[in-house]
Amino acid sequence: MISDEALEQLWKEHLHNSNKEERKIHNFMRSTFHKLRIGEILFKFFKTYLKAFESDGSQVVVTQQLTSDLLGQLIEKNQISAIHVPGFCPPEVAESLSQSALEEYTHWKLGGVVSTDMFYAGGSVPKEVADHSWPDFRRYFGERKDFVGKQRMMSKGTWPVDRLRLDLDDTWPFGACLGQYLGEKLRPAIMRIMCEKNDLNFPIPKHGFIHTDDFPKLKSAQGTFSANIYLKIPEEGGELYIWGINLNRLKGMRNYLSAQILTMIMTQGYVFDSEWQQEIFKLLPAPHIIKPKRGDLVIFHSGRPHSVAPVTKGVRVTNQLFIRANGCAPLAVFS
Ligand SMILES: O=C(O)CCC(=O)C(=O)O
Ligand SMILES: [Fe+2]
Repeated sequence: MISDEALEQLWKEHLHNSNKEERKIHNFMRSTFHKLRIGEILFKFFKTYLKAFESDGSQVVVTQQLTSDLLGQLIEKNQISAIHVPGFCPPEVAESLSQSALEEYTHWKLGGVVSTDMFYAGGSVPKEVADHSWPDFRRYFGERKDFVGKQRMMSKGTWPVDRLRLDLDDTWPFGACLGQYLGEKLRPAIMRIMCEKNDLNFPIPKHGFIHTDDFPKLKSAQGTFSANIYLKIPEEGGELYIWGINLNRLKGMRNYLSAQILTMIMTQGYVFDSEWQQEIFKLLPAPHIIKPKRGDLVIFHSGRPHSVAPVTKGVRVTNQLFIRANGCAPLAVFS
């Protein structure tokens, strides 16, 4: 258990770290671009010139187990859109974990402010939320161990997140480990819930909110991948959409400009806006639509545009984790 003094010290280091000069400049540029609506103005100005993206031909591969070859195609070569492993988690474990998720859950606001259609359960505060407020930061590091302990207990020692971490360690040439921040271990996964109710006061597009969690220009063995283990499947909705595009492979001025503007729109507050979602949708090729079953695992590059269709009946529960790839370093797992 981390002491209160150690937690306060960590928060001070975090504030110091976030205030470093290069980060300040980056944040200042981002917020100024957003305030002046630069992305929106460029988008409208170049609207007729923008070019819809073609698929890069990458497919969703369904497999019984993770292999070095498949991870190489996903992480190193960016040749596949997603790896889908059916039945990764036994049904009784999925059932027990999803029951525990429904005991307590909190509305997820991006950075603590922007409403989303998701909830996080059992006190598994997302790192990006924790980064913005002391109470959430304290909860993240203060409750990390208890959360993991409870997840393992509910899984009777076979938490699918642990199995995934071991499989990645066994199959990726440079291994896998738990991510760290300022010398402190991070939490390996979050528990997420989507249901019919949410705090949004506008309709959600039928494909959900298209977004990226990483820069959409994919590089070799670099970037943040997202892994989801599906613990409870809703009766209606909740399909995962992934667009097989790689903005790094495009050639020519028109493509370049379209890629820059799409990136700007997808990474600045336009994601939770129905009208912008239609504009983004029009620029993308046909998506892969994955309808996961209970216990399935799906891993994809979070820089590829993706979305989750709104849940219109029932509840959807997942264990979600990010996997950071950085060349020859071990994969780092965190949430
Ligand atoms: O819940 C899912 O299927 C994917 C959600 C998502 O946006 C992500 O994992 O990055
Ligand atoms: Fe995402």
